[in-house]
Amino acid sequence: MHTTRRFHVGLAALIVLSACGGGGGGGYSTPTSPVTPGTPSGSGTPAAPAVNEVIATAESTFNPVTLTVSKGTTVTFTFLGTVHNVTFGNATGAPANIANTSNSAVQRVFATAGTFGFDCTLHSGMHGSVVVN
Ligand SMILES: [Cu+2]
Repeated sequence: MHTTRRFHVGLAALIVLSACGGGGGGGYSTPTSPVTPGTPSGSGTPAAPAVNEVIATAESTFNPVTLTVSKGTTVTFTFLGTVHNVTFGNATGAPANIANTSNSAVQRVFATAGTFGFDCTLHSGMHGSVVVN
C-alpha cells in the first residue's frame, strides 16, 4: 500500500529530525544559571544585597538598614515579591520617593552628602537610611 509506505517514511524522517534536534540543540550543554547579584529573582527568594543595593525584603525590613555610599553613587532599591515603597523625608538633596513596587529594581542617585532616612509607609517600623559621604 502506498499510504502505509509513506507513513513509515514520514515517521522515520520525523525520528531522525527530532533526534538530530535534541542532540544538537544544546540539550546536553552546561546549564546557564543566572548569578547576577542584585537583580530581583521574582520568586521572593531571600538574597544578600549587592554593593550599593538595598533590598526591601519579604519580612518588611530594608537590608541593609543603613547603607553608606560616597556622593554621586547610584543605589539600587530591589523589591521582591512583597509590595513596599521608599519614602524619603524632606531633607534637602533626598532623591525622589519610590512608589509602591514589587518584583522590580529602582535606582536612585545620591548626589548630596548627608544622611537620608526613608520609610516604607505600608509597614510601620520599616525604616532604612543611606549615609552619603
Ligand atoms: Cu513595606
